[in-house]
Amino acid sequence: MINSNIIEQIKKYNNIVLAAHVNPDGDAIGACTALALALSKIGKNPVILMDEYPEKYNFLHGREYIHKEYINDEPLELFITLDCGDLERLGDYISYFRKAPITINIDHHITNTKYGHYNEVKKEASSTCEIIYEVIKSCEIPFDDKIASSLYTGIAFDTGGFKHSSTTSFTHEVISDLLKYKVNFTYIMNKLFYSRSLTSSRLLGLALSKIELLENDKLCFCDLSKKEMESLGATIDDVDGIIASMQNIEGVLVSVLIYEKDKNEIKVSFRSVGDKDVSKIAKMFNGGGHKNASGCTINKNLEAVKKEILKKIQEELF
Ligand SMILES: [Mn+2]
Repeated sequence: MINSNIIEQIKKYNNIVLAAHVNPDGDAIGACTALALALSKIGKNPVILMDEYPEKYNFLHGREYIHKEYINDEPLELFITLDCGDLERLGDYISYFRKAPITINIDHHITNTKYGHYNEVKKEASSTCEIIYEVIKSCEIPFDDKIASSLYTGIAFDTGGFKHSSTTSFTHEVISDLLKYKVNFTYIMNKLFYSRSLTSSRLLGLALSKIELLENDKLCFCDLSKKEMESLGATIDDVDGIIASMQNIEGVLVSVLIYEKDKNEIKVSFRSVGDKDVSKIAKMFNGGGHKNASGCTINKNLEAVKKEILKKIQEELF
């Protein structure tokens, strides 16, 4: 059930901006495109504010609503954030958010700070797309092939292909409903989880060859310098999926991947299983996320970040 005030606001306004977190993932892009497609079906003017996003999502419909700036002649009336745990994660679009007369925050991150005028934060939801399914239903907008494909993509992405513990019977009910439409799920699953470019396959190979196992082989660690990535012609987009492979190693409970986006700009990704709450660690470094999947950025050098992160993980989780 979606808060009826939120549905009322969505129905009331026409010039609606949608925005998700910076470095948008499958759930963020799926939720934005699905909601934009749905809103335009009932005569609204949706604009998705989004900077760069990975090429692999180029198959999604609704990307025609994506712009880097707000280009509508009419002033924006309603700003909806999707899959965005805190305001800082909006990046440069925070200025539009601050100017918006009405704001709605729709999300499922446990670290969400409820920064909107209206907040639909469902920590038990597998994904923001699962919540958007309910929003579209509550607005009585009919689903179609395009909307269903976007929602399917986001739910499949955030559940790691329906295997994370966040996956519920409701998640599968939603998927069952979406599959009444034409959704090319074989293609989507391959795009999301299996197909890699040769370069990113080689980077995965390098990462796996460098792995260190700590804490009786329960903690898996890997670091990648910019130099190492460049030596393979790889970029940070090619890092995608490496941490999932680390976490696949038998007996591993927590994985930590740190990689150098730039000098003194280190990205840190965490994955875990069960009770090991990695969002706690991400939060200590101004990051966020979920109990079993989170991340942060630290402005120090790779060596210093490695030391500091491992120390915190070992203290807090082992
Ligand atoms: Mn999400």
